[in-house]
Amino acid sequence: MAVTEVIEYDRIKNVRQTPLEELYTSGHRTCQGCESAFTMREFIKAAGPRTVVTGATGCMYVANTSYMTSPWIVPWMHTQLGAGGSSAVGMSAGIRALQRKGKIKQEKINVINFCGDLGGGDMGLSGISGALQTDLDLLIILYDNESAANTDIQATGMTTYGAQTTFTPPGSKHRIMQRRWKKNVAPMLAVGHPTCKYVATACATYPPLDYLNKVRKALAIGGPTFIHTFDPCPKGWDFYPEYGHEIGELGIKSGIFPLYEIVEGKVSYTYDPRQKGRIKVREYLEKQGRFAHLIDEDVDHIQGVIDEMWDEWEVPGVTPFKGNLELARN
Ligand SMILES: Cc1ncc(C[n+]2csc(CCOP(=O)(O)OP(=O)(O)O)c2C)c(N)n1
Ligand code: SF4
Ligand SMILES: [Mg+2]
Repeated sequence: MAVTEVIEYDRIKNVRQTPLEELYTSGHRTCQGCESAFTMREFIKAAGPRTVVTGATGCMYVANTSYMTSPWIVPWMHTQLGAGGSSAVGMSAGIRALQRKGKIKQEKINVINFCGDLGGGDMGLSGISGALQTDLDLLIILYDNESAANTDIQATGMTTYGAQTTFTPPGSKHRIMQRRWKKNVAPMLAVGHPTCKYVATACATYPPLDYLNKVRKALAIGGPTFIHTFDPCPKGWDFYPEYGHEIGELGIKSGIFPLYEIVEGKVSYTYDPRQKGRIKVREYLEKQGRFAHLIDEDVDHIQGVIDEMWDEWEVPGVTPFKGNLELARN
């Protein structure tokens, strides 16, 4: 459906061009140094006031709306843990219907859903898949703090291999209880959903402005779009709150969380650690208490998997297949 007014988003070229207006303000109850709260603050800064937000259950719902308060200045709705995608579909379709009937002005209204790694990457994956198969204008932001943080740090499908969580405590019998490698959600959604116009991964703080501009790009492209963010969590990852930005930066520089955009089947790296010099993952792991039980052999294993991803995958971070697939001969 044609919209009469389209918001033109300018690329933010330097920090001085960052909008000063705060649409996610003080008054929330997230932990000190919570990077997911920063992810919220930044996406709404980039999107601006003509935006409605839906948020699935998780820290970013519970800690943001305790005791009938809210830091959101824009209209905001809570939805069930696995319903991020479907809530965005309902909201976007509703706005479209109201505009078609002339009940509200025809203008670009951003619909943004945020959901956590458990809510979006595990429980709500089917709803997101459905949302990405529509022609609706919506953006889904999966904020990934690598645990079910709100219910006291349980492992999810997106928790890093080896991490201690309340579901995966290291013990004398098994040092490593979290033996799954992180589920690679963004490429799965990009490859399987040709209707999805834009897929990106991001870290709210590193490289500076990268995330703000990815949000703007997704909203400008319109249609169903998806961004997966990397959010250090002081409580769950066990580090002092002041180190959140640094840990995010080390994660990106070590290549454990690749940063890229996928538009019309083309992958572009927005931070390529191969060109900039990939640091050892040990520098990232050793700053977090959740990896304190790892021994050298474990760190070497994690390093080996990351090396393979960057050196041997067909498209590093996206497709692990080497060369063309061949039919298996039975
Ligand atoms: C259907 C359902 N099952 C379980 C819960 C309990 N619950 C609330 S928040 C949460 C964790 C969500 O984890 P994630 O999506 O990663 O968000 P985070 O808390 O880490 O921000 C759980 C299990 C729930 N609200 N609904
Ligand atoms: S537990 Fe982690 S994600 Fe949740 S509010 Fe605290 S720092 Fe943020
Ligand atoms: Mg989580």
